[in-house]
Amino acid sequence: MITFYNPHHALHQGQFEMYRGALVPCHEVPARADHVLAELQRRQLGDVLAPHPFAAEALQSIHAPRYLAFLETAWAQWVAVDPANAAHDALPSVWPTRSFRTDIEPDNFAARMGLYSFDAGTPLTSGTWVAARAGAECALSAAQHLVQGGRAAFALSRPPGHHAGADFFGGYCFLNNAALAAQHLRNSGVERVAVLDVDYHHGNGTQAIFYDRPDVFFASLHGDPRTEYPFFLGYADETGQGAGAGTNLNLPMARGTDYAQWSAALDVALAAITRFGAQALVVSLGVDTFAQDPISGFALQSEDYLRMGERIAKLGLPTALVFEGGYAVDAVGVNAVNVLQAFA
Ligand code: SP5
Ligand code: ZN
Repeated sequence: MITFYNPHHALHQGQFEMYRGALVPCHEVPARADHVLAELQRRQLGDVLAPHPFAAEALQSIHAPRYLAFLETAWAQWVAVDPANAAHDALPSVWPTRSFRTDIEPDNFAARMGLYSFDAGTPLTSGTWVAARAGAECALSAAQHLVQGGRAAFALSRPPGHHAGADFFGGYCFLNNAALAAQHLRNSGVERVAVLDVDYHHGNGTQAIFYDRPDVFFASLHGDPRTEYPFFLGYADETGQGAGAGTNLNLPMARGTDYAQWSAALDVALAAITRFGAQALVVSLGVDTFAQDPISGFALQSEDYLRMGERIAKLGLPTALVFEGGYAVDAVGVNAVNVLQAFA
């Protein structure tokens, strides 16, 4: 399996996220990607390449121009507010909820942060834009590998992407890497694309991006949003709308779900992807379903990721796997690479 590795991922290094009224150390740390890379190399699973460069239009195929313009310059804006800000990350603290306007981009920086985000757990740092853009290029490169006839490719992206929407960040995500890969496949002539999201958390950004689209099927296995982040999307009755009616499948599961239960849901998702007639697959590969994950509630074991990879491979589709969550840092390499090795 070929891997596109983000050489700039460590430039995104958040210090703290807001949790229960306090700033606690970030879970989404550079060491996560380092462990996956080390495990890939240890098992000699294939070439590890830097991503190809892509024009700005590639990002605009998914993200709003004003959001991209904000992200690109946000750190400079933050430091311009007060040079002392350079010593710590920017976090949002005010949001336009129901009844507020979102059409006007305010002049105030804190207001713009809130306009373009949905949580206070996703710090924006000096290197966030460069890291996120290169991570997105990994996903685009993986998709391009399929366009050129490849069977599979892995995007070792950081920061993750599936919580990011067309014009908002959150959930440790800024650019929706999986959505960018899916759209690149569409733009390259693949008529029906499926995104399978196996991260513990519902891929709210990916769902929202493709919710009214008949050409991209989104299936997600995740913790029940009644109790689990991101709480406000991911219910089973969300099945798509308009021309996209019937092209969204959510399979929420209770805390404590083990592989026996989880794999039954995987079978449902894979059958739906086959029925849809997908010609290529993008996998949002989060491994925060692991029993020892510090912020999640499923009970998968390391060996289970081998079975997961085998099952997904049986679809027989050209597949781009995009790294998402997984916060049991010491195990994240073994678990993610188990999926890739069994797939290959
Ligand atoms: C990509 C991805 O997996 N994003 C997940 C974002 C979850 N953010 C909220 C997590 C809050 C848990 N904080 C617990 C701190 C206790 N030490
Ligand atoms: Zn997650």
